[in-house]
Amino acid sequence: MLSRGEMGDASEVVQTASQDFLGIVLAVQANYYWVRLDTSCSAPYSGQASSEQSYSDQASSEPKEVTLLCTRRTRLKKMGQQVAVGDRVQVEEIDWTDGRAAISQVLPRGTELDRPPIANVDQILLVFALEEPTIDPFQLSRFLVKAESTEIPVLLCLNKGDLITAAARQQWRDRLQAWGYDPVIVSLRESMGLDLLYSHLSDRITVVCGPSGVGKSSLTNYLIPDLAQRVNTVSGKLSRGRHTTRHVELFQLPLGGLIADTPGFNQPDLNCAPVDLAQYFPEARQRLDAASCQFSNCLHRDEPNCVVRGDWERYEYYLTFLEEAIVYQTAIDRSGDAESTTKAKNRGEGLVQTEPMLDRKKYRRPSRRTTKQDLRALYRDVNESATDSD
Ligand SMILES: Nc1nc2c(ncn2[C@@H]2O[C@H](COP(=O)(O)OP(=O)(O)O)[C@@H](O)[C@H]2O)c(=O)[nH]1
Ligand SMILES: [Mg+2]
Ligand SMILES: [Zn+2]
Repeated sequence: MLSRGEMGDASEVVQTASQDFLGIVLAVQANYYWVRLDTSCSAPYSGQASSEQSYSDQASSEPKEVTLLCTRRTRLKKMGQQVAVGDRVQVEEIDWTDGRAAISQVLPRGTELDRPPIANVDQILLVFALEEPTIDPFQLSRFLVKAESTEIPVLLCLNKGDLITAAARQQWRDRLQAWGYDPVIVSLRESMGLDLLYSHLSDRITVVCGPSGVGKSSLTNYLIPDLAQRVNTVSGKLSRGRHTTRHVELFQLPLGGLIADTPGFNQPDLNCAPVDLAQYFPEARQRLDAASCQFSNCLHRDEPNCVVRGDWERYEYYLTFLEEAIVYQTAIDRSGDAESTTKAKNRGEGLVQTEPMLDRKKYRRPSRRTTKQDLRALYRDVNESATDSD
């Protein structure tokens, strides 16, 4: 989980013509993209839709969200420009009757994850359970380090607060604060802490991750009341066949914000560069911000004048993860795979991929026949759900 890809050029300013619309990609299947238009873009089509057209009712009342089924312009394909869930895109050639359009431009990405493949994530919500399964500080640290290595802000949520005492909850809170985290402790069963959690999720893109059995799906079902309905429409189609394993979809939270659930991972790889590992422990990072080790490539083991080595609780975990990262790095160096090493170094983030990134080679184009059938079936569902919600 949580491998970070290459960064887009965020400094580039994209000019859009007045007839173009901006939106966000909520889901992807093969060559099709569901794009939700920005609400601020909803006004102009009041003059374009006739009374019998499917989106016409939106002109009169307050703006409703419009989701369009889009293809990608050939020009983007030729450029090798991928379109990922979470991408901000410009669409054109909008067919308001059929709810279709073409993506003409992908705006620069702020962040990009490979696993799950999703762009512009603002926050990683790491969910663990306090009991059932019993929280394991070592496994929790493994997930935290993996999440930190993306350099996307991490919010820690501890679920099943109902299964331990208030005193035990406070103990965990104190312990995690010493690690540098301020966990949101919740219980879905007893509706504890959910408003506070919600307040962290509005107006941003959050990806939920954590081991299986901790309540991630229960949480997303709680947060998105119409998820079951959505699953029967868009996701139901998307989750079929070969796309299942890498499928990711953004869901809209009723009060704003977008959230993506991911399958559980019980053992994320620690494949970061050994020299970067300390940065992924907030309590070590704090020490490095305050002072410097004598050696710039200090691994904080037995080097002289090290500011990281010390009696902090997770120092032992650091040493264990460091061994793992060194084994990984050594294997990469010995493999003679010059390309992957260079690639990792060039990204300057010390991350070596265990899985290929979402790249052009992996991009598979369905046959024309499949394409047309898929499009009709998918569009029928989108249309039905639009009708249902009116
Ligand atoms: N006691 C308790 N059980 C919960 C809570 N939230 C979820 N569960 C249970 O935990 C189990 C796993 O939940 P699920 O959402 O499938 O976890 P996921 O694998 O992380 O998606 C289910 O049996 C849920 O009913 C909670 O707040 N308290
Ligand atoms: Mg689940
Ligand atoms: Zn050091």
